[in-house]
Amino acid sequence: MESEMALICTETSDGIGSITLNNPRKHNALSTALIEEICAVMEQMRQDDVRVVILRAPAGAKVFSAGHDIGELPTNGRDPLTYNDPLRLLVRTIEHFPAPVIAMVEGSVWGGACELVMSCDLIVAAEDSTFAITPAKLGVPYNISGIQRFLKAGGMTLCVEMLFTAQPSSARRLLDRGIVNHAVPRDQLEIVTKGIAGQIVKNSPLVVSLLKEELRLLSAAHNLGPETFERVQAMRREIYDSEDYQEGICAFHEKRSPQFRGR
Ligand code: LCV
Repeated sequence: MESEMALICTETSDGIGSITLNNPRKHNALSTALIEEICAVMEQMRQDDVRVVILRAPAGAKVFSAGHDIGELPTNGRDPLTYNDPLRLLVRTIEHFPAPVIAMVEGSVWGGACELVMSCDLIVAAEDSTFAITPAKLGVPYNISGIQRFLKAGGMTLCVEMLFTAQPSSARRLLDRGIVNHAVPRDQLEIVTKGIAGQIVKNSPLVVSLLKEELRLLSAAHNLGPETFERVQAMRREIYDSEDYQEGICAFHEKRSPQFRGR
């Protein structure tokens, strides 16, 4: 069964649901509207007992997703990435979805879209796809759970380099660090992804669902205590109240390099 919404296309067959980001005009930026469409479709797929979801961009995409919709980031001293930020809702929807979600990545993945992809249970990437985590380039205080997820997945050395430089890293490099499950030639991407989905669909959905939740709970077993959390929140607040935060967003809109002054 196929259907087309304004910003995504979906298809379900043989227990495998597919969600294709489809807003090329904005390089699939993660706007509230696009995220609401994904969440609504995932709710429907949950009710339909879909056994695996594939999240993807259209075949041949140069940009998988440009990340947060920068036009929707607040400019008034509010935390830009709160608990109820649409991307956080989507990440939690994926984490709590009772079946595996596979990110099938083709093209470049930017900022918050890296967190979206890394929140999926498996990542199958085209070997020429790239990932850039960009808060330092934009002057944005990244959210705590996003940083924590990335640190757990990639380890300190890769995390430091990618965060400090904000430059793209290749899927092959991320494969070496275990962030990506597979990095394959573009013409193999769909075959490999559907092959994995087909194997999962044959297994007990109850056990797969239990394993997903068990892994989520176990990997969260050593999370931050409240004092540390509050301290990091206070540090983040200094960033979103800063002149540099305003400058980063302004520079993006004006299509120029930001002039950060450290205040
Ligand atoms: C809104 C956009 C966007 C966009 N939002 O095409 O993790 S954090 O902290 O960084 C978090 C806050 C976050 O996720 O921030 C976003 C991080 N993303 C990026 O830094 C990537 C921003 N985009 C780009 O650098 C370029 O657009 C790429 C390299 C993806 C593609 O470049 P290209 O020259 O092919 P344009 O830049 O011309 O983009 C086409 C249209 O999409 C809009 C962009 O403003 C332009 O709109 P107009 O045609 O109206 O000018 N666009 C791109 N990214 N994240 N809008």
